[in-house]
Amino acid sequence: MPTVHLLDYAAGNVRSLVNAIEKLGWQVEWIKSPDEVAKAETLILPGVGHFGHCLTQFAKAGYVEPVKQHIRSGKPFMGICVGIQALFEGSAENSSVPGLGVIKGRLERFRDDEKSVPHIGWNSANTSLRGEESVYGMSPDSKYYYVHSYAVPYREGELEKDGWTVATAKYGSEQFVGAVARDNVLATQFHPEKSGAAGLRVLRAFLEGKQSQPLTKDPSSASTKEGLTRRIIACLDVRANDQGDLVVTKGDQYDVREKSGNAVRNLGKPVEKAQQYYEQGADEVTFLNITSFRDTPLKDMPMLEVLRQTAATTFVPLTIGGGIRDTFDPETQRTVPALEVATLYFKSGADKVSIGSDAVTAAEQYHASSRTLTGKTAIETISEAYGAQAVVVSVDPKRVYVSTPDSTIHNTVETSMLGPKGEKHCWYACTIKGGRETRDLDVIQLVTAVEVMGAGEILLNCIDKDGTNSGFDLELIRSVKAAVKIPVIASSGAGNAGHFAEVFEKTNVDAALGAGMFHRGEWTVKQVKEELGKKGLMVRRFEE
Ligand code: 1PR
Repeated sequence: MPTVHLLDYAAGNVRSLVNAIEKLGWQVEWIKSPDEVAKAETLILPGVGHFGHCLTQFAKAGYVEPVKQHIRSGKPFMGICVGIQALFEGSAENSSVPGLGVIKGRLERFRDDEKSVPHIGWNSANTSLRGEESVYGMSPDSKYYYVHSYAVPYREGELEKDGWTVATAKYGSEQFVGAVARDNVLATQFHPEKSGAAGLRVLRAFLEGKQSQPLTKDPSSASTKEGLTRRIIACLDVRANDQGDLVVTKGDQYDVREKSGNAVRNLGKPVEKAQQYYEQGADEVTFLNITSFRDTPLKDMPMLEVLRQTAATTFVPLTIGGGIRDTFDPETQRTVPALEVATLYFKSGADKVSIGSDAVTAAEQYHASSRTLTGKTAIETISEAYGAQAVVVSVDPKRVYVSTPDSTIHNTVETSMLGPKGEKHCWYACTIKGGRETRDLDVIQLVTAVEVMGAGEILLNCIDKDGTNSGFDLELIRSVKAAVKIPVIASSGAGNAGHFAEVFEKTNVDAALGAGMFHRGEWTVKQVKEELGKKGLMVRRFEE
């Protein structure tokens, strides 16, 4: 097997990249010290998370000169995500830490007045080369997975005059650098290892040194437009059934037992289902371990195995939730910090972790202490170590009806779905332990707190809507979207493609998630995307 060298400098969670490289038939060797750089023929600089943190580690370890020397020597070099950012002169994310300065320019933060930040999802990489040539397999027909808050603004001709070929993408009104290539160097802001077949094509072209190839145009995708696509997520609630096997299940308002017989509803095997949704074109797959509050996740080896197997064949982002919190391990008699629990999941192939109950407790403490950050919560420690993009907060709210907004201290919405006594207002109470315990904290108090703590995304469930197939709770979604800048994923209630269209047309939500309708085989992800496409909503098509 040919070998590619990856630079090991505490660059965050890079398991997915290793999986993708191995899938392409290459083996990975790690460079663990600066003097080993010289032995690399093909070198990849990965990196996720914070520019300042990554570049400081990189410089401290003594990699700056050896890596610059590798680039100058003409040997193949690829930078991914923070790996492209490192090539520029610096970033507004931490202006006191310099980049390598191989490319002129600096990263700026995306403006968040008109859109969510971070920029998460599938966007273009359109190369500036006209004609029929594809640079490292990048195609204007394809979409690639991005997750970042900072980017190099694209100014036509500026990088090109230094010989760079630039692939651009557009987020809102901002056009930015999605990838650059020159001679032996390719660098992408997007994650090829998480971009399905389109991304693997780019990675393969780099590994095989095929800079320029004829562009194969797909006549069916003549309408691929610039910009971020509507993100569709398939969610698998996973738990052990009464026989002890891990199964995909699905509740009605969080009750996962069959009405007759009381057995745990079994809708299939987690790894098979995840693979199936990947092949249908799901933009992400989320696993929620829904009984984690009972079992310590450290004992949760079957879930780790599910992740490992899924990550080896599913090249879109994987999120895992359930039990991400400080945990007492009875075997070693010590408290294992949430960061360590999350690390176990990241090492098994997760790209993001989703935090539920622990986020509620942390938000309660934050408000009770006059909004003081401790730096010690699961959200803060994981976000600090792996970046905000790796931390999703999963919210399980429940409606509490009130007759007037001033009859509660909580943030209310005026609702068209009246309460049992005809109430016209409600607030959304946060719950913990899979909806079993309701807290005196409203969803707006929660999401605003976790945004400050460093969460990168909100997974917004709704217990009243879960499993009802009656559509998303648009009132809840609108109120949460108005309260935070980070992306929000709508969840709970999807029963058909029309519900996905509705949530994208009537709210400015960033992504939408479905579970039951996919598990029961009523709709495929592909069919949902086709319906969205017919309504003019841009989606990523699945590529073989
Ligand atoms: O609290 O950090 O241990 O995390 C536990 C996680 O497990 C939370 O994210 C919580 O949402 C989830 N969870 C716990 N119990 C249940 C349950 O169903 N009994 N599932 C549960 C939550 C909600 C969605 C569902 C959508 C879409 N499931 O993920 O998939 O509502 O469903 P639909 O499209 O069929 O309507 P912690």
